[in-house]
Amino acid sequence: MSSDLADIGLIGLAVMGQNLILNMNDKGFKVVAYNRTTSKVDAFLANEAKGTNVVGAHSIKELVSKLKTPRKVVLLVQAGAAVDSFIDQLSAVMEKGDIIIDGGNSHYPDSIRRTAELEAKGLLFVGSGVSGGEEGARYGPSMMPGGSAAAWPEIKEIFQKTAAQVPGPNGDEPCCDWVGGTGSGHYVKMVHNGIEYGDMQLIAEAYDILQVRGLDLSPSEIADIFIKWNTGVLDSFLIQITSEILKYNDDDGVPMVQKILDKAGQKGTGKWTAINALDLGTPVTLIGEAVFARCLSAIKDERTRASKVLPGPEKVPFTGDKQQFIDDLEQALYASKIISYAQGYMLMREAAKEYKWELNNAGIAAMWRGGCIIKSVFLGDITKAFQKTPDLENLLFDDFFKAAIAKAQPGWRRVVAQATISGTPIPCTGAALSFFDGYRSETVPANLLQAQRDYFGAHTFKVLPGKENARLKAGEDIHVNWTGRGGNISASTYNA
Ligand code: NBP
Repeated sequence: MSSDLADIGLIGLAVMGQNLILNMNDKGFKVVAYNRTTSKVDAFLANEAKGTNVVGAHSIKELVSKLKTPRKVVLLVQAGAAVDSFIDQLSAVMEKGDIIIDGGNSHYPDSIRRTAELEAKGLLFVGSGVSGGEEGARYGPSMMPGGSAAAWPEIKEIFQKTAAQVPGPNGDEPCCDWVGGTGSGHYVKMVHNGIEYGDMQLIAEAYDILQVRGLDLSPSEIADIFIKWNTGVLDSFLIQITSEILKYNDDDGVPMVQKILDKAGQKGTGKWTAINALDLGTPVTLIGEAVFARCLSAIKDERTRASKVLPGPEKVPFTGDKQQFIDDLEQALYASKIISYAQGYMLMREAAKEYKWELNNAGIAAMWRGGCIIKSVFLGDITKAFQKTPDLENLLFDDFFKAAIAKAQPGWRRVVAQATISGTPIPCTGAALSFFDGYRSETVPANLLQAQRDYFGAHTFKVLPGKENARLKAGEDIHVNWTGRGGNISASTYNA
């Protein structure tokens, strides 16, 4: 009987899948659960899902037979071969108009390929970033679906009810909306993860400036500063958990953070973002620096040897106004964060051109307001900026952010100067300020770079408007025989 059929199926009964099923069940949807190792289906039904409306399946055929049409199946399995294997099995038994949704951490080129392959068979495919880990999956994640547009009306209600909710002007708003075309859901999730790397590194730099090398504060004192910051412009999940981490002591009363080896791991999504930024020629410097900061942290043995032979500045106790400096640091962190998100949006803008997506810019920030690691009050301001001006060229052109950066600038510069003098590395805070200074410069020294390129490689240059003459003609690729020894043949122009 059709009334017994389920609303959605889910494959993958590990931590994410089980929790998302229970979440969907709580929201009133009937879910069919399936897993490659089918004993996990029985164990799930007998334990975590006991007493719920969740039903199980022991084969793909059984799973599909238990679903309302158009059938919707979410995959929450390890990214890569497992996703392709289930897509093959599902597409063999699904019918035209049925929908496969990949909720794992797939790389977006795979989602672009999968959408094309499935649409060719008359099926619909959605690649949806799901963020928030176990807790998010259970009680409301941030979900970023993109792909076959015809799938969205069919899955919208389930996705938006299952997602995290944040208060909006007209009641609760879901942290889930349609991102855009094929591959864009996983692309936006990738940029989210890159931004997460940046946010984390910026916080780590602020912590470093406040500890031994800077103000010499204890983890508990630094935690108190973060608790205060969490009531202002920096109000966010990452600032909140950082204060909790800094207050946490081991059994002997020593702060746990001081016992943790200073080598950071990474799973690759920050690296993917940085690689894509290089591919698209977009200056996403802050995320790049955040990835490299983890790489530098990983060479602990080499750093230890270097620390013995490479001197830095003598430690000089901070003698200035401590509270003023802490306020400056809050502004430096805020301004750097604005730059990071501005760069992230620049990257998404270029990707949208490259992949022909119409990205939902306001919706993307809105989706990140809750349920995920980068959730923050600040994202509400980004949402407003794009709601006001949907084709905003750069976040830094929005009046709110223009004013915020202007206010933050003096303190930001003092912090970068102080950290540089004291020898405290600030790869992201410093890169953010350098980007800002470059971005707001009509003139940068690339004229000299072009001259160098032309000198050694005859790579040519264009004349600066207003400086044309008989030798330097507007619009032409000009080569100068700088030494009198070279010829007049220029190299072909290309942009790598
Ligand atoms: P895992 O990433 O640990 O994957 C476990 C699932 O993949 C199990 O259902 C397992 O089946 C299945 N699987 C594997 Br492994 N290899 C398979 C294969 N060759 N064929 C078929 N099935 C296979 O689970 P997770 O941590 O719940 O994450 C699920 C997805 O969500 C991943 O893409 C992950 O990157 C993403 N994600 C995770 C988090 C998080 O916090 N964990 C957060 C956000 C996104 P089996 O039981 O038969 O071995």
